[in-house]
Amino acid sequence: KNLVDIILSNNGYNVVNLGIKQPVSAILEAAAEHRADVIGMSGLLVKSTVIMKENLQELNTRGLAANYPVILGGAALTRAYVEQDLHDIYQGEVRYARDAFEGLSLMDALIGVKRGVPGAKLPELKQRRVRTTASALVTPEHPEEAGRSDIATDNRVPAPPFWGTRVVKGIPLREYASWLDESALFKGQWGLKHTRAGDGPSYEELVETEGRPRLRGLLDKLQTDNLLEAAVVHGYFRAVSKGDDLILLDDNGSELTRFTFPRQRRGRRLCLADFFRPQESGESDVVGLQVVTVGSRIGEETARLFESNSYRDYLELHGLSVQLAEALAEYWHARVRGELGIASADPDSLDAMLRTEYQGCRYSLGYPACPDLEDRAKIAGLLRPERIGVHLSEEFQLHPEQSTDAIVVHHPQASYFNAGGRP
Ligand code: B12
Repeated sequence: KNLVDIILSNNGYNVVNLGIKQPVSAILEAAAEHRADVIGMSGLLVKSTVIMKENLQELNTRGLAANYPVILGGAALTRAYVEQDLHDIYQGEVRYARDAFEGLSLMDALIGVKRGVPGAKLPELKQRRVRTTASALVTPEHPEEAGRSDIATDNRVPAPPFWGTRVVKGIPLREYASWLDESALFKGQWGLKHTRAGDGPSYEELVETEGRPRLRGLLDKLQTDNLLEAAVVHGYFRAVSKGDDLILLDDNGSELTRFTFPRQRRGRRLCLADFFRPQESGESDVVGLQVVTVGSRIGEETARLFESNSYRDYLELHGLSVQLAEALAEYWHARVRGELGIASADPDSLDAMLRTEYQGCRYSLGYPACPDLEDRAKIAGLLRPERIGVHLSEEFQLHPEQSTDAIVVHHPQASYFNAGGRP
């Protein structure tokens, strides 16, 4: 969202950036006060898609839809959701922006139309491809086939080095910086890309001339200015599965907490619970939980850069900070594999590591195998991440932002999958 602010402001628009978690009344007050031409909203988490819908309905109710065209963006949205589902509901214009640049061209079109510029018009709405009736997520045709997946239940259960939780603070940058996903940083965050065929430097050249030198400079700055406070809280818990549930147990076998995961309704019928010994086997399994953070100082520094209009520095540092949080999580997962004695299957190259070609899998809540963000409260309840300065908000977001949690699974067949449930 800050990037959208930067791009629009640099192109002559006056952006009133209200920040996060604004109720619709505050958005509408600001829109009236500043006589806004357009309202934009951004949603990173799936929950915000519901709020956006309610906000649009509120604009309808207040009779304001004709006054305010709306542009929506963010990772949680899809073009079809905005341009069909929300468009059907909203009595004004609503469009999806994949990135800040599409946001800019939409602004130009909306303002052109408003001012009656000859030839100005909004882009056509994107039509959703017609779905075949046999979607991967519909109820099984033969309910009698319903049941567990074919995931093995006779795999070896490793012994953890301890039971319960541990806190590790002050992890040096050099330990996890090597786990940085450069491609996610350069392409996803910094937007390095080859301009056009045969014109300008290639992506690889840009990485050599711009990406890596700037990365090295920033990593040095992070060290010198002492901006990182990498910390982890992790734990090993006894666990069993029962149907779609993963049950965590204390030393006496009493239930500590229980996760209920979605199961694929067709095909392999995978469910995260299947990677753990079933309760009826009489055996118990082990599950890892972790919360990692690179701390709050870096967020203070990026906020300072944004406030002082140092946009390029802001974008680069913010992008690097979020990828470092991801690198720390990946590094810690590797440590856990080592502690469980299953690291011998680890591949040699970082690329293969990032393709998760190792034994086991790190599932972050909110991702398709375990989409329920409310389950984050169960992890926080057991790990108590306040001990490393991390707090879970009412929206089930960890603060500081550069933090991530995970359920760590050791099963050799564990990998990412989509359990459906979402459009
Ligand atoms: C990097 C990343 C992280 C980083 C940083 C997150 C951050 N705050 O930026 C880290 C590792 C910290 C992280 C953590 C988590 N993440 Co994450 N993450 C991503 C990832 C891979 C990229 C996001 C990103 O930085 N994109 C780059 C920026 C520049 O793009 P952007 O934010 O989308 O914004 C652009 C456009 O969308 C558009 N835009 C956005 N808004 C608007 C508004 C207007 C008006 C306009 C015009 C345009 C516009 O313009 C922007 C600039 O071009 C996405 C997946 C994806 N590919 O998007 C998942 C994703 C956002 N994460 C997800 C999840 C689940 C999480 C966690 C909850 C996981 C966990 N259990 O720990 C946590 C939550 C963090 C917390 N503090 O609690 C889910 C969210 C879905 C959901 N269930 O709600 C996603 C979508 C992955 C997925 N496919 O499921 N994550």
